[in-house]
Amino acid sequence: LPLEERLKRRIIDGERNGLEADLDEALETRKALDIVNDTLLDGMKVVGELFGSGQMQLPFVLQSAEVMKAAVAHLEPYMEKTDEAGKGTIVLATVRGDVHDIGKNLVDIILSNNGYNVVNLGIKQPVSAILEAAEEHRADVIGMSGLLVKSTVIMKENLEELNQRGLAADYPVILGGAALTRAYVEQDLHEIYQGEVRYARDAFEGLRLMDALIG
Ligand code: B1M
Repeated sequence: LPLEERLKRRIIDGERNGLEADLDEALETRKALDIVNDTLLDGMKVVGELFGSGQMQLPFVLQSAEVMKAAVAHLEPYMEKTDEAGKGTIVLATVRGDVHDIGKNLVDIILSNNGYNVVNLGIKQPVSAILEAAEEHRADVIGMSGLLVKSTVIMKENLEELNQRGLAADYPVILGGAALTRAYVEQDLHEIYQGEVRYARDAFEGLRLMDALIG
């Protein structure tokens, strides 16, 4: 198989052996982030489709996720970084009940590499933990990620909690994850949240939003 196809297959098949060598070869001609966005994420998309249609079982999805994580870890040192620092702080979390963190961790990398201070709380974070961290770190923005349809409801509850605690004006919120739609965030949630709430389709939109909200 050609290199690009081979890398994509590694994600789909969860095949780690030889991963680093293939990535190093790809790095000779392509940027690290392009490899992630244009090749590896394509592989994850196929995994999602196979799983969704019952053609792939959960343990294999987990293996694919692990290869994806290993690939991103290998590529991270090659990603471009700005010299800027201290542009602002975001508390980032996958919401309560949700374990998906590959996308959130990509957002962490992109924002950190572009001068933001990222407090990454991890997965399954209740709103109380998110708010505690936001206060402790004097966050400028709260970022929530979630991939389950259930998580879109939890995000709504979290925004309501911020309203109730009178914190909405203090914290603009960025939401991302595959189960969300732009309309749900920018219309439905926008209507209920008393602060700013924005939708990020991918990590780069997350970065643009940070620049717009803080800059
Ligand atoms: Co799960 N899973 N999964 N899974 N999984 C999905 C989400 C699903 C759509 C698969 C499917 O059915 N086709 C489906 C959800 C269905 C639904 O809710 N209606 C699903 C399911 C059902 C489940 C379980 C319930 C399965 C089960 O146990 N029976 C279970 C849930 C456990 C739980 O959360 N409580 C489960 C478990 C898992 C694994 C553990 C095996 C693994 C996750 C491993 C991990 O993350 N550490 C896994 C995986 C890998 C997937 C799919 C296949 C791939 C997700 C992924 O990593 N994509 C996924 C299929 C899909 O998404 N279509 C699926 C790559 C990643 C880079 O994309 O996270 O979307 P994503 O991030 C993007 C953007 O969304 C955005 O930026 C990124 C790109 O730049 N973004 C942000 C994300 N967060 C952002 C935050 C921002 C800004 C941008 O600012 C704050």
